[in-house]
Amino acid sequence: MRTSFTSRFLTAAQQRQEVIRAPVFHSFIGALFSSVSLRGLSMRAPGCVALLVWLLNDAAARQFTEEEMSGIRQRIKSMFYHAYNSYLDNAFPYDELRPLTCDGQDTWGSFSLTLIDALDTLLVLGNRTEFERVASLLQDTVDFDIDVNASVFETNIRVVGGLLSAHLLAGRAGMELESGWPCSGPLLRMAEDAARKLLPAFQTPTGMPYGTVNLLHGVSPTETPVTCTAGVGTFILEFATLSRLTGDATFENVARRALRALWKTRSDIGLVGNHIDIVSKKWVAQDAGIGAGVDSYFEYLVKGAIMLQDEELLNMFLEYDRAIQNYTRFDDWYLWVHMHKGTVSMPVFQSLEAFWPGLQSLLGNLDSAVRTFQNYYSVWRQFGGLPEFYSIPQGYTVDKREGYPLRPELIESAMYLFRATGDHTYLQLGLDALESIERIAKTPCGYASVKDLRDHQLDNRMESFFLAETIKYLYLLFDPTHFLHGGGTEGDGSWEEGGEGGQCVLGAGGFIFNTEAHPLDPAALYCCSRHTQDRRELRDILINLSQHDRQSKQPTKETEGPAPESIALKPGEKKTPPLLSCPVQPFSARLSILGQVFSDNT
Ligand code: DMJ
Repeated sequence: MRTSFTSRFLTAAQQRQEVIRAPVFHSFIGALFSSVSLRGLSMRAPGCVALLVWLLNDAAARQFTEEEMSGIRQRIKSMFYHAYNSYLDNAFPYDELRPLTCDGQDTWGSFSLTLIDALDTLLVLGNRTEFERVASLLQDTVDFDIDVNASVFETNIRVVGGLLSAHLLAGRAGMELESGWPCSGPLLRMAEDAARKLLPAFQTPTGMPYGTVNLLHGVSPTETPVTCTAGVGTFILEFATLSRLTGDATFENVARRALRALWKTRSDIGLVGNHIDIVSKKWVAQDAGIGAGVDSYFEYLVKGAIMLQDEELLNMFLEYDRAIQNYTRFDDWYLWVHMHKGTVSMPVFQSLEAFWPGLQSLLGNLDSAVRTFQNYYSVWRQFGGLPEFYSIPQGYTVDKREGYPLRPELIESAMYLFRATGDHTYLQLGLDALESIERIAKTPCGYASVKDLRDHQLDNRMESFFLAETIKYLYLLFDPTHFLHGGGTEGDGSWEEGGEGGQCVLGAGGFIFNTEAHPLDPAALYCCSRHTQDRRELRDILINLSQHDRQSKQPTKETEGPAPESIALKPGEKKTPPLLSCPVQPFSARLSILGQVFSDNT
């Protein structure tokens, strides 16, 4: 049975005795929330919601000219270089810059994390020479054979993801490429190296990974089996990319096994909680929502479905989405509910949830995405940033969660929604974000996380996602013809040739951003797995031919043993289509593969 959260919420609010300083419309909504149930509100308040949406749209009606957008792009570049140069001057080779003390610290490992995370942003901003310099610097300096306990999740999304996208963009950067690229290359080998260090975490009875692994010694015997949902379900993009580029299926297999195991743990009403014991499969934190601890799990089901054209992943997401819409969504906000009962446990919006409108726009749910974005944008306008937690009924920040560590999510959604609608409201959010960050967070050597959006106190930290994501999405928002927006028909250089014999047409199917904004190219995955498959088929054809040749010279074939496994078809088994039946590659490309392989093998 659905229940109102009002009475529970009021008790919590009374206990907290917070001073409410929300602007008028938030107080208005807060008053409504405190006197009616959310179910009631969703039926009774369309007028005020429409008024709010109208007010926000009206405020954002400004149109940006191309000249203004170009000027804003320059400002974003200056922001990037202020942060990036400060990191290089004061913090490299540490993981992160400390922008208040102008020095560095290791945080998620000890692998110059900010430089790895920022590498592809250099190319996004058009700086090929620095991209090339840093790509080779990282090859010379970064070593994953280190006695460090690292987060499996963070290492995957930032390090493996960052190296994979840099590898895939190396052609556009004009770097010298080895002949097998994009199916081989030094940055790909680094990514594979880092990912192999994570594999021991997946050796569990369920296939769901531990949260932390020692890069040298594997999982500690004392490691906790409790990890967050996103820590189990955020691997398929990077691991499938690795598998399909290198031909080693191990990575994709472990990521899929973890996803399938997690899927089986959903509650009877179709929701997952926040933290799970990966050995016993028991849910330790049973709050279901779309934010912290869960967010990128849903993101990877959708993006994995798109990148891999995978219906299993899409169906998983669609089933979750039905439960999410049914139990957690109220007036286009998303709350936290108990995963078994569906009752509201936390009526808060978390800044990490702001990726959701972008994800919805990828699925084509534009109306709902636009409305949710407007809700979140209203919070941004209230504070000049998104607080980590925002109490929806109170219309204000939540105690000890008032910070804004320069996260990207709302800007990310703005980028997708601008791409989908062309509405300049989203550019206005981008400009607001640029100006807020410049005004609140800039220090003489970088940009600092905002500790408290109420008084603009700062923290001595600049997370690597500021350069990897926040600035990248901001720039891409103001550069609608950038090649990363893909499509294959618009903009200059939206696709390129690559691979042995130039048979890969890259970038033509658009790019999929991993959860750290590292773009991955589905065309490269397709091309390299075709390449592996073609090689296998050709090997089989050659074996078959030579076998046939020998057989025809020796008529006593009854005396021979059975045909080798690779040639013999088992009962009911179908032979994969021969190489020359491939409908996708142009005929000339197919011939060039044949030529390549025959000459290699003779
Ligand atoms: C990033 O590391 C990723 O976007 C992750 O999915 C969530 N947290 C940060 C950015 O806020």
